[in-house]
Amino acid sequence: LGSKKERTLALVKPDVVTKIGDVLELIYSSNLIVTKAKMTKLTWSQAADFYAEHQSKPFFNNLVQFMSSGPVVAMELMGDEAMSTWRRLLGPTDSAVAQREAPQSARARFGTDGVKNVGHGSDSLAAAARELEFFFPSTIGHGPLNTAVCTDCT
Ligand code: DGI
Repeated sequence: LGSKKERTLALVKPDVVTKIGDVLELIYSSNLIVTKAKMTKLTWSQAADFYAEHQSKPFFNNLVQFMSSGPVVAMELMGDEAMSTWRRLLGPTDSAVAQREAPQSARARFGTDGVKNVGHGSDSLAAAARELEFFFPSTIGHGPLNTAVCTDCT
């Protein structure tokens, strides 16, 4: 029981921070719970660090510029298969594709294009641990690092 429980990082991007309630309703309609949340504004270099894996991509500058253009809301979500559940709620990366293929998804309903696309979700256990640490750092020198596999989730 509970062996598939995970934590994941859900990031609500600047395009829909004013519609945070709609995103929360989607989360409430799933089996996930919000266990941490904060609103923050990333600097250009923080956004570049967060998306470092994409630094060689043609869309990197646009992505970082957008992600540092206004506040974001970072949440830790917890539940069975939290990572894939949240990514399914978001839908395909490109909002236009989402409208065709997953019309109920957040990106279909609230997204604009392939960059202004509502949210981010960790795509692996390692990414979830790293990204949770990015927004919700563990106390330095004490306590465990953030982990995505729940051994202690209740
Ligand atoms: O995990 P996702 O956000 O669905 O997608 P990802 O991790 O592959 O890409 C991260 C972000 O980078 C994505 O939310 C928007 C941007 N991006 C990814 N692929 C493209 C893109 N932006 C543009 N313009 N074109 C792309 O092909």
